[in-house]
Amino acid sequence: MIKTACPLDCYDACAITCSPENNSKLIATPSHPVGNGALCALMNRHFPNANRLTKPMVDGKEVSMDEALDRVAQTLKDKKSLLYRGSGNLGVMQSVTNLLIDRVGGYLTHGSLCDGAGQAGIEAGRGVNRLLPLEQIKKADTVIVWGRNITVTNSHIMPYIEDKNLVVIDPVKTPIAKRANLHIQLKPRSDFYLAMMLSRFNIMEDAQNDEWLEKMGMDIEDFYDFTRTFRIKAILEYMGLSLDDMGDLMTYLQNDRVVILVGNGVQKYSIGHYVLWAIDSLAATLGLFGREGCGVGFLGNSRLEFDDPFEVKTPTVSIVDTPFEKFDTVIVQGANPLASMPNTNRVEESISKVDNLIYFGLYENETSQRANIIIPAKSFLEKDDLRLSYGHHIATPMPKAIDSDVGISEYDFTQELLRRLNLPPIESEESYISYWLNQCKKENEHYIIPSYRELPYENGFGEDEDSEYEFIDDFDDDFENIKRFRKARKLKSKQEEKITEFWLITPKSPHSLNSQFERKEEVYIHPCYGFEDNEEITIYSEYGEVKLRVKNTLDIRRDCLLIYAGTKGVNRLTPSIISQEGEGACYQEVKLKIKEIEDVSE
Ligand SMILES: Nc1nc2c(c(=O)[nH]1)N[C@H]1C(S)=C(S)[C@@H](COP(=O)(O)OP(=O)(O)OC[C@H]3O[C@@H](n4cnc5c(=O)[nH]c(N)nc54)[C@H](O)[C@@H]3O)O[C@H]1N2
Ligand SMILES: Nc1nc2c(c(=O)[nH]1)N[C@H]1C(S)=C(S)[C@@H](COP(=O)(O)OP(=O)(O)OC[C@H]3O[C@@H](n4cnc5c(=O)[nH]c(N)nc54)[C@H](O)[C@@H]3O)O[C@H]1N2
Ligand code: SF4
Ligand SMILES: [Mo]
Repeated sequence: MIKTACPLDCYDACAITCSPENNSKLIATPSHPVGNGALCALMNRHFPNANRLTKPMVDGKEVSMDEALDRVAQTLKDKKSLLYRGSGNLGVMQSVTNLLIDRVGGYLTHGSLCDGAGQAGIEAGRGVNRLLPLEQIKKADTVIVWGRNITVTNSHIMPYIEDKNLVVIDPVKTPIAKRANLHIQLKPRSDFYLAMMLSRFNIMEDAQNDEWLEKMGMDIEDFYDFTRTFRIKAILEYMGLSLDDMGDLMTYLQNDRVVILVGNGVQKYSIGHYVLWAIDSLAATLGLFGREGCGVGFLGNSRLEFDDPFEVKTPTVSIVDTPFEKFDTVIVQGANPLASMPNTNRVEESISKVDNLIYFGLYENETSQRANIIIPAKSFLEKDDLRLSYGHHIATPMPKAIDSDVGISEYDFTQELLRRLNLPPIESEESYISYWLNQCKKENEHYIIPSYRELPYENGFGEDEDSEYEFIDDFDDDFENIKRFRKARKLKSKQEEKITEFWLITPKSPHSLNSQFERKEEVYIHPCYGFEDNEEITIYSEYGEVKLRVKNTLDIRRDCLLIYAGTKGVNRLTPSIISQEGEGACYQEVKLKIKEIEDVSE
C-alpha cells in the first residue's frame, strides 16, 4: 500500500491510499484529518475510468517517446517559446518545467484564471493570505458561506460546519443554501455593496469590536466615512434587499465566533479584489481575525513562506489574454486553454497561428486535438511529487505508487529536453521534493506548511505580523454602477420589467474537475421562460454564442443563467478582460441573451 494524495485542483487535497497489488484500488487514508474516510466521485469513479492519452504523436503520426522529444527539442531551439501551464495537477513538481523554460530563454505566464482577484483583495488588507485552519472553523458558532458551493467543491469540510448557525450568500439556491438558517439569494456582482452596507450598519449600531480594534491599535473612523459614501436606499434597491434582510444578516454576524468562508464565485469580476477587501474589512470591523473560532477563509496561499526552487525570472505574458500568436512554439502543460480560458473565439484565433503547438497532458481535449505534437503525461500514481493545499495546512508526499510504460513525468521531460539541447542538467528529483518537504514542520505523521498559524493574524498583519489591517478606502467600477442602474430603471415603464439580459453564473460542476471528466452541455434557467427540458437554445454575448440544452430549475434567479465551468463552449460567451487588481480572469463580467427569447419579442 502506498500513501499519496489527490492531485486534482480542489480545496480538500485528500490523502489517498493506493493498493498496487489490488488493481491500484484507491481509498481515503483514514488518519488524514480532511478525508473523513471517503473520496469523492471524481476520484473514485471518473479518474480510474478516464480515457488517457497513451501514444506520443507528431503531425498526426504515432511515434516513440524518444522521437517525440527530439521533435520538441527542435521546436525549442532558437525559437520564441511559451510554456502555458494550467492546474490539471497541483503537485509542486509541475513547476519543475520552469527550469527548462528558463534555460531555453522562453516565456512563462503570469496572473490567474482562478483566484487572482480575490487574493489581491486579501493582500490589500491583510498583507499576506494565510490559510484559515480547519480547527478554527470547527470552533465557530456561526458559519457564513459566501459564494462557495461547498457540497460540490469542498465536500470534506462538511463535518466541520455541522450543527452551526449557517448563513449562505449565493445567487443560487445551492444544496448548502437549502440547509441554511438564512439564505440571501443575492443579485450577482453586488457582494461588494452588501459587505459595505453591513459594515456601515454594524458601526451605526456600535457593534464594532472596540476591544480588538484597540488591542491592534486600529481605528475605524476613516473606514466608517468611506462606508457612508454609499447611499443606503439606492444600494438596497440595487441589490434587491430590504432593511429586514440586513437586520437578519447582522444578527448572525454579531454572534461570538463567526467564520466566513468565501469562495471563487464572488470574484470572477473586474472588481473581484474589492469584493474580498470589503468582506475582510467587514470582518475586521467585527474583530474576526486572530480570535478563536473566527476568521475569513478563501483559497489560501499554500506557497507562502516557502523558498521555491522553481522560481525563475523569465519574461511572462498574461494567462488570461495570452497572445499565443507571438510565439513560434507553445507548450501547453496540464491545461486545456481552448476550453478553460475566457473568450474561446479569441483563443482559437490566436492559438491557430502558432507553428508548433505541443500538448503535454493526460487526456484528449479541445487543445490536444489542435496540437502538432502530443506528449502523454504520467498520472499522479506513476510519478513522485508533493501536494500542498489551498484548503488546509497539511503537505502530503506523493511517492510513485505504480510503474507504467505510458507517458513521461514533468521532471523527466525537463531533464530529457535539457540533455537534447546540450544545456546543463537540473538537480535530482529527490533533492527538489526534499527541499520542499524539509521546509515543512513534522507533527506526528503530518507535514505542516511553514505559513501555518494556529490563530492567523493573532499578533498582527503583514509579512512580519506587526502591521495593522488596512481597511478598504477606494472603489472604482464602470461595468454596471448604481447610477447607470437607476437611469435604466427610470427609462423602463411601470409595468413589470421583462428580463432579456441575463447574468452568467459559471460555477464548478459535480461531474467534472474544470474540463476534466464528464462534461454536460446544459444551461440552467428559471422555468418562467417556458422552455422545455432538453430543448436546445442559443445563448450569446458580445463575445460569441453557444447552443445548450435547457434544464429548468427553481433554484436560480430569473435574471441568471447557470452554465457550469467545463461545459463545452461556455467560454465562447466570456470576456478576456483582466481584473483591476490581481491579473485575474473575469468570467462573469458579461451579460447574456437568448436568441429564442429575442426572436419572440421582435
Ligand atoms: N467538483 C468540482 N470541485 C472543484 C472544481 C471542479 O471543477 N469540480 N474546481 C476546483 C477549483 S479550480 C476551484 S477554483 C474551486 C472553486 O470552488 P468555489 O469556491 O465553490 O467556486 P465556484 O464553484 O466557482 O462558485 C461558488 C459559488 O459562487 C456562487 N456565485 C456566483 N456568482 C456569485 C456572486 O456574484 N456572488 C455570490 N455571493 N456568489 C456567487 C455560485 O452560485 C456558486 O454556488 O473548486 C474546486 N473544486
Ligand atoms: N466558464 C468558466 N471557466 C473557467 C472557470 C469557471 O469557473 N468558469 N474556472 C477557472 C478556474 S478556477 C480554473 S483553476 C481553470 C482551470 O483550467 P485548466 O488549468 O485548463 O484545467 P483543466 O481544464 O482541468 O485541464 C487540465 C488538463 O491537465 C491535464 N493533466 C492532468 N493531470 C496532469 C499531469 O499530471 N501532468 C500534465 N502534464 N497534465 C495533466 C489533463 O490533460 C487536463 O485536461 O479554469 C478556469 N475556467
Ligand atoms: S474531494 Fe477533491 S481532493 Fe478529495 S478526492 Fe475528490 S477531487 Fe480529490
Ligand atoms: Mo480554480
